[in-house]
Amino acid sequence: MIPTPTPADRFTFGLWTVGWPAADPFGVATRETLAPWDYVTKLAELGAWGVTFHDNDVEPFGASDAEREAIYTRLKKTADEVGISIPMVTTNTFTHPIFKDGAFTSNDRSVRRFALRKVLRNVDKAAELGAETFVMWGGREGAEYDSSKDYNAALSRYAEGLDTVAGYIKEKGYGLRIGLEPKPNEPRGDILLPTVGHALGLISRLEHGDIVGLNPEVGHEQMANLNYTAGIAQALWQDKLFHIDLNGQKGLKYDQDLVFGHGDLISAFFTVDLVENGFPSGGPKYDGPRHFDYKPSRTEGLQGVWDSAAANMEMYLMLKERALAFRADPRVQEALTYSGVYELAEPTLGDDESLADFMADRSVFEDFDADAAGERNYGFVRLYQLAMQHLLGAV
Ligand SMILES: [Mn+2]
Repeated sequence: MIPTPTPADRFTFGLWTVGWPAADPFGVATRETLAPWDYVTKLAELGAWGVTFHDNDVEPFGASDAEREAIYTRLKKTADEVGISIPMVTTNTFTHPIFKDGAFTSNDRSVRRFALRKVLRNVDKAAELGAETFVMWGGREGAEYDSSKDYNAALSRYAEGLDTVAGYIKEKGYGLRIGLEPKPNEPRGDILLPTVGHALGLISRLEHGDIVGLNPEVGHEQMANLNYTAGIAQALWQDKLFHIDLNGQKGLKYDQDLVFGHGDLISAFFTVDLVENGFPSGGPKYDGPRHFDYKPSRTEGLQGVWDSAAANMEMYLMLKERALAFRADPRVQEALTYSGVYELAEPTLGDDESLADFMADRSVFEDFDADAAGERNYGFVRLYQLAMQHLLGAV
């Protein structure tokens, strides 16, 4: 049985995903674009729960206040009519030539000031539309040439910009949290905050870092040869996983934005396992939307756009079924115990054990049989093979 999505699954799509007309650096657009509200209607028909967008996916760059109001009123009306939520909004600070050296970190101060106003204007709109997450992907915050950027100053300006936006959100009393989206490169040669770890490091230095977290994207972490599941796991551990971008990527290439699971399927399985089942011994769990940030391939016409959108949700639900069955399998529970996975949740020192007690305990060190401990069979391969049996539907 192939599962079908419902709004209860909380699947969301960026308007820029299904709305991508497929122009790339080597070729012109291969598809027409529809109006934003037409995508909203179609996504609802396919079983999605919500839509997300950059300001300029909806309003033209430079739109007047009156133009904006007319467009957003129509979008919200359609969304309400078809039962589609708007849980996340983001700002385009990368398309217009003004942002060619970045927005918050452009060498040109007037560009930085313009960017900040553009973002704050969009924060007001995000709050008005009822969004909970305000994603910030600093796609142009970077450089091609180390000689062109004072990285110390750039990071200070990045932090200044983020704190200004976060402070504004607090001052206005908006129920928004900022989700930074790391990416190592493309469109810039190198992008600031290239990975989840870099972003967590910067957040720790912010004045208003309590409402700044992460929106990690599968392909972006994999472009840096990193493990996406491990990355979102650390963001969860630090209570910073505010949003996720799901898609597919086949190794160290350009940003492919394939359908979720159409890249590294095994990694996608363990991502869904973590999101749906949580950590084996409990702990923080992701409860936000299951958001897809992919691109329908350039070969696809409009039917292919809808087929690929549906494929993202179908892939997720098939992986969810298998991940739930994996954890529920008594053989897996036994293997997890055998492998010591649950044992890792036990603190290394005892509850009432003082450091002096620990140092005096000869069984820990002096009388410990290190050779015997070194002979332990952890059984990690068998445990992984059980996951493969479930992933491939063999059990
Ligand atoms: Mn993304």
